Amino acid sequence: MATQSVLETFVDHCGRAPDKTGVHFEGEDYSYARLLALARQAAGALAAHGVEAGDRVALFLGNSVDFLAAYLGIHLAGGIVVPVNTLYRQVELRHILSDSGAAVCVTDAALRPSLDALRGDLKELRHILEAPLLSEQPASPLRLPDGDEIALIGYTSGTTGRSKGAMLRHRNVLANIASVCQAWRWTDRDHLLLTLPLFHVHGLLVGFHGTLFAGAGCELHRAFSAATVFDRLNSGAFSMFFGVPTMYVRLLDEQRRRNLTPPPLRLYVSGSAALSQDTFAAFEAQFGQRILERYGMTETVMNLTNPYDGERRPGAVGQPFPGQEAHIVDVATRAPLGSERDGEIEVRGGHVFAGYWQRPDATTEAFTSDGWFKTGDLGRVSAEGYFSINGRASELIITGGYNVYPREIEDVIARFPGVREVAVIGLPDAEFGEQVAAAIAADPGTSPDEVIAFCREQLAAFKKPKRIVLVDALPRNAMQKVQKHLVRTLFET
Ligand code: MLC
Ligand code: AMP
Repeated sequence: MATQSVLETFVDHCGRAPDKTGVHFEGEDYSYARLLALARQAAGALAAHGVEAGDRVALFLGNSVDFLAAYLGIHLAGGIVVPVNTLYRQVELRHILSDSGAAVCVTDAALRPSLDALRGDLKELRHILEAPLLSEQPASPLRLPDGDEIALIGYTSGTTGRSKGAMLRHRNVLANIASVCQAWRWTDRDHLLLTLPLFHVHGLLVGFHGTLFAGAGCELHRAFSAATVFDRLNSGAFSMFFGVPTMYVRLLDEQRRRNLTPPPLRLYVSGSAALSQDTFAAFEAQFGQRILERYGMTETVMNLTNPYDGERRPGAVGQPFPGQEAHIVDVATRAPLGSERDGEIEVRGGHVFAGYWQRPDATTEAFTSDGWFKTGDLGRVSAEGYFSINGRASELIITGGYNVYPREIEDVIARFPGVREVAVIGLPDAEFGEQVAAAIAADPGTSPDEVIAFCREQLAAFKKPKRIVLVDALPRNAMQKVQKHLVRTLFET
C-alpha cells in the first residue's frame, strides 16, 4: 500500500538508519531512534490522558525537542495537532482553543499561566499537560495514521477578524513535502539550519517534515538571532537555510557589520512574505548566492517555487511544484487568463487542504466547482511561466512573515475607552516588509501609547500598531464605508 503519512517515512528511516542524527538541539544530538522513542512516550502519555482518534490536541510550545516529540506523539495517538503561536495572548488563545474544541493542550511551565487564566471559558479542554512530563510515560504501541485522517488544523487569518482552522490531511502534507523534496533536491545528506517557529507551516511542514521525509538532519534553534545564525552559517556545517525576508534583511546587516562572508550553502530559501528585489540583489552581492523564493500558505503548504537549476528570478515566485497546478483567473468572472494578465492565483492538487474546521460555508466559498482553491493572492504569470504576486484580494497585512488581519486589531482598539472609530492598515516597512498602523478618532486626551499597551495585553505583540495617527473622523464614502486608501494618506506627513 502507498505511504500514508510523513510519520510513516520517518518510521522507515528509523528502521534503516536508527543512529543517524535527525535533530541537533542545544548541544545534544537526537538520533532517529531516540526521536521515535520520545514520540512513543508522548503518545503513551496522551493516551493515558484519554486522547483518542480525532481528538484535537493544541500545541502551545516554543521550538524544542519537546515540541517535536509531542507533535509526533499526537499523531501516533491518532490526534489532530492544533499548533498555536506562542506569542498569542488572551483573544487569540481563547478563540483557537474553543473553536478547535481542543481536549488537551500541551505546553510548558512558562506558557501555562496564559492558559490557566482562560480555563473557565474552555469547556472542552480536559487537560493542560506540561511537555517534559510527557516523557515519563511508557511508550505506546506503534499505530500509524491513515492518509485521509486530519493531521493538523492550522489557524489562519479570517476576513471577519476571527481566524479559521484549515484542516490538512496526512496525505496532503505528505504529497506536498514529496514535491518539495524533489524540487529542491533534498536528500539524506542535507543538514538544515532551522530557526523558524515550528508553530507555522513554514518551520513545521517544510523545515521539520522535509527533514523527516528525506531522512536528513537539522539543527533546531529556539528562535532566530541574526548573530547566532551568522556564526552557524560561518561554521560551514549546513547545506540549507530557510527564512522569511526579515531574517535575510537582518543577515545582510550582520554581514556588513562583520565584513565576512560565510562559505556557500547548497540552498537558501525565502518565503511567507515577498522578498524585495533589493534584498535578493544585496544577498547575491554580499553572500554570493541567489536566494530561491517560493510561495505557500497554511491551506496548501507550498504552492510555487523558483527553479533549483534554472533562473531564480527576483520578484517572482516561480512555477508549481511537481504534480501541482496553478493558474491566474479573472477576479470577477473567474475565467482563466493568459500570460501577462493580472488576476487571482488559484491552485489545485493533492497538497490542497480538506476545508475549514466546522465552517462549511467558508469551505464552499474557497473552492471553485472544479476543485481549484482560491488563494486570495493577486498576481500574474510571465510568458515563460514564472508567477509573481502583486497584491492580495483581502486587506491582510504580512509583517515579518506573520499575518495580521486589520479587523482583529480594529475590534480590540474599538474597545479602548474613548475610541469612537478606528481603521487599521499596513504601511511599508524596511525590516518587516509591512507594519501595522492605526488611524483613530477618539476623545481628546486619548494616549496612543496606552492604546498600544492595551493591544499588547490582548493580542500577540507583533500585531500592535507601530504607528498611530489621531484624527477627528475617518474618511468615509457616501455609503459610510471607511475608505482605506484615504486612511493611508493620513500617514503621509
Ligand atoms: C517581532 N516583532 C514583530 C515581529 N516579530 N513586529 C512585527 N512583525 C513581526 N514579525 C516585534 C516584537 O514584538 C518587538 O516589539 C519588536 O518587533 C522587535 O522584536 P524582535 O525581538 O526583534 O523580533 P524577533 O523575535 O527577532 O522576531 C522577528 C522574526 C520573527 C522575523 C525572527 O517575527 C519570526 O520568526 N518570523 C517568522 C514568521 C513565520 O515563520 N511565518 C511563517 C508563517 S507560514 P516589542 O514592542 O514587543 O519589543 C506562511 C506560509 C508560507 O506564511 O508561505 O510560509
Ligand atoms: P499564512 O496564512 O500564514 O499561511 O500566509 C500565507 C500568505 O503569505 C499567502 O497567502 C501570501 O499572501 C503570503 N506569502 C507566502 N509566500 C509569499 C511570497 N513568497 N511572496 C509574497 N507573499 C507570500
